[in-house]
Amino acid sequence: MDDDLDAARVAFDSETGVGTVTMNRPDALNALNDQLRADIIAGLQRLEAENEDADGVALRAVVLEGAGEKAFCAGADVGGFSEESAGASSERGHYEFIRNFPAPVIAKIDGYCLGGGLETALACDFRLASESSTLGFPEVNLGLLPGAGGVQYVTKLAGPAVAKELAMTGEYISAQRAADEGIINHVYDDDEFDEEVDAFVTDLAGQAPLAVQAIKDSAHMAVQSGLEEGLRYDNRLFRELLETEDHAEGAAAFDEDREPEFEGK
Ligand code: CO8
Repeated sequence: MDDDLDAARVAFDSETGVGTVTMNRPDALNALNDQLRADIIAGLQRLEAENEDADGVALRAVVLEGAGEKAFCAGADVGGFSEESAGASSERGHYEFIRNFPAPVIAKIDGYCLGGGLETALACDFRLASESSTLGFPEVNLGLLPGAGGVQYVTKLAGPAVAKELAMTGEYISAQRAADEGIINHVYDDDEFDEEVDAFVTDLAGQAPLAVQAIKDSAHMAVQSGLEEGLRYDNRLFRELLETEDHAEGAAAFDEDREPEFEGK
């Protein structure tokens, strides 16, 4: 499946189970306008539809990337600045959709990742960046704070000092500094970036999909709940996974000293 939406492209590789949503406004450094926000959701919905006729789980992982050479996403579209669009850009919309999406979503960051673009990446399960990428929260320069939870989420990942430094100074940091602070998962050399991301994503897509989904749910719960509630939740998920064919397949593959073939059942 290869689809063009107005402001995004969608592709699905049925061999690997990997979907790709490409934010496609390169002339505006993939800045988030209403259309792009809607198309990120529409693209993910199209990919999720791949599961409908599948025997098991067809969609195993999604890469979210930016078109063009320069940016993952340069934040909210400041060209269309209005109180209304500023409000809409901070609404939960595509951010929560990504957070609640059943398959893991990987932000492939190659270039600028700013403001609402960084918040979009923070909504993803993984952030992989090329070495020359640049991250930051320029909102303070507009007299604003990151409106979609940027300070909250960076505080959880890197602590309040780093979150305040980024959001109060508006200064941009390198991908390496962001990785050192725990904001992104991995930094790769620019000329090996595509191959490294492919390897990471293909590996992830080969894992037991129901377990991966449950782990995403569990991590989401850990951010929002107390430990007792989180432990009870994990225990329920664990018992459910014990009943899956994937668990039986994983155990059989271990016994037989072979690679498991998970189907998401
Ligand atoms: N919105 C709209 N267009 C943009 C944006 C943006 N956020 N960023 C870049 N562009 C456009 C430029 O206007 C330019 O267009 P054109 O070629 O027609 O002049 C094109 O993309 C290329 O950009 P530059 O020529 O500026 O490229 P440079 O390499 O010189 O600079 C930068 C790259 C440093 C990333 C620079 O473009 C920049 O500073 N961009 C703005 C970053 C920014 O402030 N983003 C907003 C963050 S705030 C946020 O996300 C949430 C706030 C919500 C309130 C905003 C209201 C909607």
